[in-house]
Amino acid sequence: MSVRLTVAQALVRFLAAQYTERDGVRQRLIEGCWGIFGHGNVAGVGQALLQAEQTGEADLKYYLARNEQAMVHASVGFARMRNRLSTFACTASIGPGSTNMVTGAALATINRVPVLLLPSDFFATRAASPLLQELEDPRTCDVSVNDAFKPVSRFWDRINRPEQLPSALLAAMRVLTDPAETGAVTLALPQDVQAEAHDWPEALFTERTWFVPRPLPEPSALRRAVEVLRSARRPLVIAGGGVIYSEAGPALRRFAEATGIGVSDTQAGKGALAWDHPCAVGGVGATGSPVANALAREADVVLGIGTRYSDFTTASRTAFQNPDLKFVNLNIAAFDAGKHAGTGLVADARAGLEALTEALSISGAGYHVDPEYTARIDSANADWRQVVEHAYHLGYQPMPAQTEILGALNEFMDERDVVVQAAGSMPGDLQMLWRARDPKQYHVEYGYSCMGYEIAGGLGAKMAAPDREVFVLVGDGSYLMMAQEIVTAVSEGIKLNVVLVQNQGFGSIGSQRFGTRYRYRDPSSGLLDGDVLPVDLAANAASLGADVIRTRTLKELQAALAQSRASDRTTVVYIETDPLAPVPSSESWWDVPVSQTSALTSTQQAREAYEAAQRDQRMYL
Ligand SMILES: Cc1ncc(C[n+]2csc(CCOP(=O)(O)OP(=O)(O)O)c2C)c(N)n1
Ligand SMILES: [Mg+2]
Repeated sequence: MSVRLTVAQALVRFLAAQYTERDGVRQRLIEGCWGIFGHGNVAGVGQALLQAEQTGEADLKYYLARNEQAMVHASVGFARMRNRLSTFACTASIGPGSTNMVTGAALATINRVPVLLLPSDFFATRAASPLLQELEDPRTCDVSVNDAFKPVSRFWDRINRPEQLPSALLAAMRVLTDPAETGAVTLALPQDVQAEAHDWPEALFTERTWFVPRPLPEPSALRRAVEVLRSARRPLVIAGGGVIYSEAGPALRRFAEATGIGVSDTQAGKGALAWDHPCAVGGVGATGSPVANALAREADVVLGIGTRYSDFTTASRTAFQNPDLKFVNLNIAAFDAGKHAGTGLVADARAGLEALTEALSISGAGYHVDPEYTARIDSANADWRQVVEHAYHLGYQPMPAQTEILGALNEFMDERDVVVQAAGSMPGDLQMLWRARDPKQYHVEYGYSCMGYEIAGGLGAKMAAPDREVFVLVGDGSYLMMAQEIVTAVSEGIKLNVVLVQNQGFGSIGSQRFGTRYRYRDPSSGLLDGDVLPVDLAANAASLGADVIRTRTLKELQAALAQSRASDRTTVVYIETDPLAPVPSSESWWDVPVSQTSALTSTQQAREAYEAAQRDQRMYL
C-alpha cells in the first residue's frame, strides 16, 4: 500500500506519529512545529501544516514565533523541561530565516538538548539560480547557507530527492532520542522538493515508539570505579545536568546518604539534590560556593555524574589541587566519561548511581566518609548559609542589590516554580546563591550562555509544564536582544512572569566597564559614559502586550511578584539595580586572559594577578 503526498506532507504526517518511551511513560517526540513562513517554506511545509490542521490527517500544531533563533530556544526550553524526551520541530524560510536558527542549533547541541530544525534550501533543480537570498560560490554549486548548520548539528542532511526522506527521518529520530548523541538535528529542505509529490509506503506513517534506554554500567568498569571510590578519603560528587535528565535525583540522594559524600552541582545540575540536604554543598567552580570549592581543592576522588566539566565547573582546571586526585566519570556519553583521564563509567546516571550505591554498601564493608569530613561539611554549610542570608538582605541603597532581587524571588517562589536565566551577571549569582529543592526549578542555560534565551526559553519551559509558574529573569542587555517572544506568549495565552532587571548595561562584562554601559556618547571624552539614555524598557514591554508593574523597592517587588502570580496574563515586573553592588566570593577563578603587555597600570596589575592564578592550572592526567 502506498500513499501519494508531497515531501512536506509526508514529513508532517511522519513527525506526528513519533513517540518516546522511558520507564513506561510514553509521550510525543515532536510536540508541534514552530515556524516563520517565507517563500522557502510557505508552499511546502506551510501547506502541509495547514492541510494537517484543516483535515486532521496529522496532528502537528503550528506555533508562530517572532524570530527564528527564539523558536529554537523555545524548543530547547521545552525539551529541557521534558528531560529531553519531547521537543519541537522548527521550520524556517530559506536564507536569513534559516541562518537565524544557527545560534539556536549551537545552543541545543552544546547543551545536549534535542531539537529538530527544518531550514529551507534553494531549488534542488537549480532551475532559476541564483534565487533571492541564495549564496553563490564560484567553486561549487553544491553549497548553501545551510551548510553552516553542519558543525552545530549532531545529524545533518539535505533532502534533494523524495526517496531520501524516509532514511533521513529515521536517522534523525534516532539521534534526537539517543541520550548520548542528542542535540540539534537538521534536515535542510530544498523548496521545490518540499512541494514534490511521491508515492510513500504506508508503513512510513505508522506510529513509532523510540525507547530511550538506561544503559547499565559494564561490570568491570563498575568494579574499577568502586575500587577508586573505596580508596577515597576526601571525595566529592559533582552532579551535572545528566542527573536531572535521567531523573536520578532520588538515586543521588540514596547514594549520598549511604556514603556521606558531599554533593556539589553545576549550572545544569542544580536542584538534583535539595539545597538543604545535609550532603549538599552548593555549586562548584568559578561561580560556586566556597563550601564546595574548599572540598574540591582537597578532593582525592571526584565523582562527576552527568557533567561535561565545563571551565566554570573546573574553575578553568584550578578547582582541584590534590596531586593524587582521581576522577570517576559516570556519564551516558563515552566522550564525557573519558575526560580528565578518569575512570569511565559509561551508563545512565540513575542506573549507574544505583549500581554504585549497591556495590559500596555491601554489608560489613560499607563505604562511608569519616565523621571529621561530615563535621567539616556541616560547619562550612552553616557559615555559608549566613553569608547567603546576608546577601539576600543587604539593605543596599538607593536601589536594591541584585543579590537581594534574587533573594526576594527565591523566598517568594514555590518549590515547583521555575526560574529561567542564561547570560550576564545573574547566572553566576544564581549558581552561588540560589536555593533549589525541585530538580526542574533551576533552569539556567549555561552551556552557550546565550543572551536572548531567557524569554523564549521560558516560553518553551511553560509550554512543557503548564502547571508550574515560570519566572523569567532577564537583564536589560538580553531583553534588548530578544524581547519579541512576549508577543508570542500574549498571542498564545501562555502565561509568563518576567522579572526585568535594569542596570543600564552589562553588569557582568568589561575592563573598567569600557564599552558596557548603555549611555550617551560623551562628546568631551568620546566614550559611552554620558548621561543615562531615555530608554524605557517597561514601556517597551507594555507595548508588546504584557501587563507591566514598575517597582523600585524590594517590598514593591514582592507585592508585584504576588500580583503577577495571581494573574493569568504575561506580566513583566520591572526593577532597577546597581551593577556595582557587592556579591560574595566563590573563592575560585575563571580563566579570561589579560593583555600580556599594556600601557595601563591597571592592566599590568591585572596581568600579574592573572599569571599568579594561572600557576594553579592543572592538566588532570
Ligand atoms: C548573544 C550573546 N552575545 C554576547 C554575549 C556576551 N555577554 C555575556 S553577558 C553580556 C551582557 C549581558 O547584559 P545583561 O543582560 O544586561 O546582563 P547583566 O550583565 O547586566 O547582568 C554579554 C554581552 C553573550 N553571552 N551572548
Ligand atoms: Mg544589564
